[in-house]
Amino acid sequence: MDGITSKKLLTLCLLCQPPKVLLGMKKRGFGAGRWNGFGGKLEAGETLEEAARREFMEEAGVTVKNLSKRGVLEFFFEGNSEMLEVHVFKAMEYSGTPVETEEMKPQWFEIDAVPFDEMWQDDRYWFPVFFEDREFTGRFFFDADENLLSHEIRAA
Ligand code: 6OG
Repeated sequence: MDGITSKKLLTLCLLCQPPKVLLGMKKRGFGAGRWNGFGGKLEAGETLEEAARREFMEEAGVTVKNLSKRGVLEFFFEGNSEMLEVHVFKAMEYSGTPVETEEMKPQWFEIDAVPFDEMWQDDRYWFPVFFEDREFTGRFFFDADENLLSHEIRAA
């Protein structure tokens, strides 16, 4: 954590339709080649929830409603002075049909069969807490090659 000089605020939203959850294969940019929820950086003047809804529309063509805030994740990367603060939301209601965009290829997964081997390594630790509907905070430390070195999670 030494040497952190800036923080980037991001959103991440999981659309849940038990027994399924919608994930997207990230096609470009940070995290490309991994399944994840939908989200991204805050734009000027936006609330976290507004950003989460906008990103969901941009990345999957879907309007999500009644978001609930579930957790906050902090990510640190060795050799990088900027940390990421990711605000995690859950959506249960939506309108529209998920479509592939330039950024993401959406697909429904059984919650019991989420493909953790093709995801960020932190996900296997906090997804189970998320799906137990417990609120959480987590800190994850990665090396410069995006391998997880250590983590801590607190759940309500
Ligand atoms: P853009 O840079 O494309 O937004 N994100 C992460 N998600 C998980 N599950 N694990 C991580 O471990 C992550 N780091 C970032 C936040 C990036 C999107 O990826 C999420 C955003 O939803 C390091 O705008």
